[in-house]
Amino acid sequence: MALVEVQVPDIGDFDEVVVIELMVNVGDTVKAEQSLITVESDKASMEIPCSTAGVVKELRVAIGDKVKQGSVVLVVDAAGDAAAPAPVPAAAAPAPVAAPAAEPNAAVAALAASGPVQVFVPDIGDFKDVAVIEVMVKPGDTIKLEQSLITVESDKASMEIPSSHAGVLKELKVKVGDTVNIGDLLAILEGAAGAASPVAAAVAAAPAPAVAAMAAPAVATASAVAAPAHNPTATPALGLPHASPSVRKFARELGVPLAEVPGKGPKGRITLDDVQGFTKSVMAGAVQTAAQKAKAPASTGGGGSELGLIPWPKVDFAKFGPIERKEMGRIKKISGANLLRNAVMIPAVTNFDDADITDLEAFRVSTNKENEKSGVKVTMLAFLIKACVAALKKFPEFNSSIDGDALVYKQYWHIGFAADTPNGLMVPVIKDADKKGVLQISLEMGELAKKARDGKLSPADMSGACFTISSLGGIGGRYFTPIINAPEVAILGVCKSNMEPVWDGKAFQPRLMLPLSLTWDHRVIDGAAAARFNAYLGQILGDFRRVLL
Ligand code: CAO
Repeated sequence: MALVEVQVPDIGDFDEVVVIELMVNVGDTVKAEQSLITVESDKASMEIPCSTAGVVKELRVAIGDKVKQGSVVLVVDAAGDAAAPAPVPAAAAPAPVAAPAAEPNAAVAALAASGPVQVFVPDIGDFKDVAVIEVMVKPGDTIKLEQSLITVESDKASMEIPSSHAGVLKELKVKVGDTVNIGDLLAILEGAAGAASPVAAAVAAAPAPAVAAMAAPAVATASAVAAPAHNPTATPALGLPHASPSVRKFARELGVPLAEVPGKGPKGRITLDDVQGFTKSVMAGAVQTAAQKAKAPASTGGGGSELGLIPWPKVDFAKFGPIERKEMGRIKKISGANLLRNAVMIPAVTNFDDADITDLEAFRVSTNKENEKSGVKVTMLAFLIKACVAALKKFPEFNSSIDGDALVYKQYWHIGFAADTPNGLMVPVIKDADKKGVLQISLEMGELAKKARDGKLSPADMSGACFTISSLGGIGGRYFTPIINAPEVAILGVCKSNMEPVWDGKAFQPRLMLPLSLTWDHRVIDGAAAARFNAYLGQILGDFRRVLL
């Protein structure tokens, strides 16, 4: 056993930096050069790599600690050959993503009219063939001295390459996806100041230490990239979201627009968990990316210009009386956008009908009396779920979804039910309702409704539904026109049952009638099928033995 203390290497001009992320745990096996922690100053963030391969025995730093060159990060049990520490590795070049806006460099004012000037990639230390991941300027832009032109990235660091000259950008020689190396021509400026940036000069006079093994930049190259402390003009507005290079790489691999990911780390930093959480929310349909929103119709209260509608009325309500303005909650906003899309995009029709549930309600009440001690209350909604499964099996187009020019017929029967919660409408899903009994469904519904009210539903609890039931039975009303929950093709609305006089051919009989409102997508279902579906549902609810037929 050879215990090796891994220290913070030379990190350039930074006296003290704060630990903002721990990337390994005690017991982890680490490779040489593997990133261990991320540190951050007010101007940059960087990952600190491991000097020795082995197993982490002890972590000597915690999030929030301040460290500097020589601080012990952790203790590694270096096995075998790895016992001899590798040469102090180059710390990842600091990513100048967090650089605050600073006073514009005075040299910018010294814009001298002159001929075209070529801007080259400076010495970027040990990095070869780094990828251009962002181009921050376009031809015609007036470029300030040291203004960041592009961002390049290796697997350990991302860095902005600032301009060595001020001037008007005539031509950009690189694009996103290109790889660049020292000396590559980056841009041609016109009317550029003749002298190289004072920043470059400063770096030339004091080359950066071991951090990035940087050599003095050549005159008329872009100023040094691996020393963002020397980059007083880096502008956050032009910069990247606040995240470490590895998180950036991860997001790029998934195609996640990092700028849209809410950062929950210190100072709003985007962590790996944030990217994963955002991805899950998008997949669950809870969040839309800007690109998705651009393709979708306008959300509630939006412009509606995509539909050629007149703008939403803007009224100064305070003119007419006292008001209180409250922002809509997240769930209301998300469900609002979905409801609007579904209302606008689906040619929906609603059929109304009544089901005689006199006997079923009597059975439900007696079952609950018998089961009083079990604690499970059988609900009408649970019977409705079973009845709908039977109707979906008989009319499979109700259990389909449109996919381009095809219909996807599902061979499973997952039923969603609308639940009213303090935060808004949620639709948890009873999975495989065809395989479950009414008691089991009642039990699961109770649990899911509680989770919904407590705001604890997971995306999995709300996904996969084939058909939805929206029951207002416990509240009241007669009929309503529920909105289909796309990509489903139908939804059943249920209202409060009423004792009504029903003619049996000889006399009026008091029967408990349940009002049904079935909304269906006319692209998939026609009116006759919808009427049959409702009639069949009515027959089953009237005599549940029919489910067995
Ligand atoms: N007719 C008459 N009474 C009914 C009924 C019906 N169709 N359905 C339920 N009830 C009665 C029940 O008998 C029960 O009465 P008791 O308390 O006296 O026993 C009461 O209403 C509550 O019913 P329940 O416990 O069975 O609950 P539920 O299954 O009706 O509802 C849930 C559960 C989660 C669906 C409900 O709480 C809810 O959120 N409903 C609102 C859904 C909604 O908002 N839909 C609209 C979506 S579109 O905006």
